[in-house]
Amino acid sequence: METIRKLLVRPEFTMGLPTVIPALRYRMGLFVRNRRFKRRPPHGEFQALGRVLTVKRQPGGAWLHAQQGHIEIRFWASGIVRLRASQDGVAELPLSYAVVEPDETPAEVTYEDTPQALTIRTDQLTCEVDKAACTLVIKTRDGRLIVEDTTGFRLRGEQVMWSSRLPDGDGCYGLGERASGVNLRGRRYGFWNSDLVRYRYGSDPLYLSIPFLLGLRPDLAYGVLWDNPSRGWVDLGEATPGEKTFFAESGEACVYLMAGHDPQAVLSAYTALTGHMPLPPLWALGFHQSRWGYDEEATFRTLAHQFRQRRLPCDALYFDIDYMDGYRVFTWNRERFPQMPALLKDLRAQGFKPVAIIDPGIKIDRKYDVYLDGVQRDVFLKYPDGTRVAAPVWPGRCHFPDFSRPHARAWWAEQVGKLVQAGFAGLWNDMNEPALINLSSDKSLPPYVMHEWEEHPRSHLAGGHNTYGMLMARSTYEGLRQHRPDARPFVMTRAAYAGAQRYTSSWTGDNTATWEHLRLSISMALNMGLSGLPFTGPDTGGFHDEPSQELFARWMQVSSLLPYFRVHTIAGSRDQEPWSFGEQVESISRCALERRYRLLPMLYTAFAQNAQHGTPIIRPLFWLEPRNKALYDVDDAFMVGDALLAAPVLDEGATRREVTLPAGTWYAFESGEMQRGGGRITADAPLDTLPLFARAGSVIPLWPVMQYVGELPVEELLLRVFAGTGESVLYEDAGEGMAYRDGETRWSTFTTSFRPSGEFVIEWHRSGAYQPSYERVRVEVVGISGEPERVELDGGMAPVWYFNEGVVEFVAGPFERARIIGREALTPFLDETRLHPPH
Ligand code: MIG
Repeated sequence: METIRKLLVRPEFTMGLPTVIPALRYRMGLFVRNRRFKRRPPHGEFQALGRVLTVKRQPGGAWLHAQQGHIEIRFWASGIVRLRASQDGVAELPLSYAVVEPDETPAEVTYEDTPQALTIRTDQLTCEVDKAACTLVIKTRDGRLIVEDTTGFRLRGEQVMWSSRLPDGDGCYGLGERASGVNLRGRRYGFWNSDLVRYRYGSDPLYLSIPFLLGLRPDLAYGVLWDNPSRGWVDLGEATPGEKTFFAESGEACVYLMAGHDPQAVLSAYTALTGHMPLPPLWALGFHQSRWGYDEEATFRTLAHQFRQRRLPCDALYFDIDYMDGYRVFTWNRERFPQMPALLKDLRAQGFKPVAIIDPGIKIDRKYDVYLDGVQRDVFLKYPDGTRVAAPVWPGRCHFPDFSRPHARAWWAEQVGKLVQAGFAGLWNDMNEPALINLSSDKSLPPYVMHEWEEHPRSHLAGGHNTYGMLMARSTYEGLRQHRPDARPFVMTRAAYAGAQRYTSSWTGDNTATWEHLRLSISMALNMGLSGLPFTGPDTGGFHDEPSQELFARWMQVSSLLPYFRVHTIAGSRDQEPWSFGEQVESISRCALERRYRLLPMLYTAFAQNAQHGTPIIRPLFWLEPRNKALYDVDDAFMVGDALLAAPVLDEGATRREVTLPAGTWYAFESGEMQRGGGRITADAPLDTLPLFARAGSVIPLWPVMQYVGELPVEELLLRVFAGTGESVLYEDAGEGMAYRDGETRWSTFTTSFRPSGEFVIEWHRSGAYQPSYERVRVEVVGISGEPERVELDGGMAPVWYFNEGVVEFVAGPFERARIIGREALTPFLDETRLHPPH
């Protein structure tokens, strides 16, 4: 009887006929939606828009009615234009989870309308429509090409496609998480968040896609946000070299275009549209230790003890799914964690911030309060016939919250309170593509599942799927804000969509312990930064399989300079803590960890720059020289913030490597050895060495090594100054709490320059209310060729200074101007300044 009753409530027996068959096939694992993104939609069936019949001027643009469809052109701002194309006339702007800024005040435009063409101009851009074909050309005001339609927009039923030229040599970046080198040109990439088992180079799509493309050529950087969350793809010259095509299976085409002289201008525009990452708590920039399989209280106590005793800096410990009671989200196992709050309190007392995993699947279980409450409050996703979606994940059959309902987000945020009260500091959102454990081809929900989409229902295919991870992260973020209003939320997610930077960081999913994946860690993090979601990093050491000692050591070096630094691995693999690979690797790991913690003020400044301008935290080398095509494909080295260039070893057995240095003068960060840029050099890199360079003219702020953020108040700030002409910034605030939003911040600008009279001057300008804890500043000026005559501070003599092997060192209070005086000591620079006056 019970079995029959159960059978009867299964959705396939209660839903309407049209959905029964796919639902059954799906449950049996036969729902073969294996629509490989390789498959090309039949070209012939797509209809171009045809001749433009009427033009209606509108604020900021125009509305064009063509034979087969409609286009709306709207200058959202004078440097950003939005295009919308659809069959049945352009209705209300569809709700977008990506774009945060309303489009209420479009730019001032002028028109030129002839029978052949319509031209709309702002003071930055022009858009020209060829009326015979309804195709567009968009340029900067000075004539640099941003977009030139080939076939332009084409429609077929629910589907839309948009093709334009991809000029020879344009570099292509962004698109979220791609298992590829940094330059994405030449391939097709899917938009469908997917839990791929054992991805590798070329696997696509992965967990997190962002339909934002950054294009680069020497005279222009441009951005294309394809703001359509449905299943689709972008082809960057694979099908037709020289052409790029965006495709979506459903919904209207809605594209935002922006351009500028360099990638920074594009990222600024893109993050103005889609929002900025709020500052994370400073501890989140520290080291995180995780593994699947830390499954009882004693393990965490031992881990904590080991880190502190071995003096290996660490800020966060992770609780993977084993902490839960039978994989029930928002619970914990009372046998293995009899005193969870007490445990978490003890860990916190030792400086560890506990982070818990949460999954979206809520176990169907009549004894589970979260399930009962969710059913009662009606928060779960449904099939078109109104029955709740049920599908298998870790706990067995589950329901899934519909995070596109405000009501369900509030419910989730309320649940988050349980983990906050237990003492967790951050939340890790997994399986939110969403991923299932069944035999269906893409292990996700059926395309016809309905999402409420803030009262404008959309199917899973048309948007529910690709925004699911982002909205889960949003709900989690809101929960943390609500339950711990004085703390900055730390949220991590596996899946996301454009704009998710407003709520969350991410990681690159289940990678593998291979050298290939070590390399991918860099290109993937770079492209995430160019997609507006910069706070990311890999499972250091690899998730699948086990790294060799050498691979683990190299990976610690690489990750120590990536935005997010965590070790993680799969259940059942060998131990993967920094001490698990013998003494040598432990000391290499310590060195990487200590460098990370010393660099925190510099890294944090990069986060603050991102929070303000969308500047990525790590950047491809072309960031420095967007005109230098030789840098367009470089992804074995990267910039960290404005000043550091990391060139880690990525090959097994290698103890040296070639490094492409952008133009200018560089210094080896530790030894201070000077290097000419603008070409390749060979750097020595035995296993304990990570080649790291600093730009001449930069001031790098460093903290003393600490075992965790906040261990001790910082008593001394070290400024490592690399002789040369330049400007550097430093951002400081309390590193936690919300006071930074009310102006409790301090920005410092350091300007360094040579005076022909024979001095090197460091000027320090500070602004803002925040007062850091230190009163002492130690300055190391690297690259001084001989003993100076004297060192002056704010007009007086420096009390004490030393000169040793090319470094002038002195201790001071926060000063305004320091001068190193002595023609002899500065000869090489003075010559240089005369030859190449700084601009
Ligand atoms: O189906 O929670 O990517 O980091 O350790 C696997 C267990 C579920 C996938 C995540 C991984 C995590 C694992 N999870």
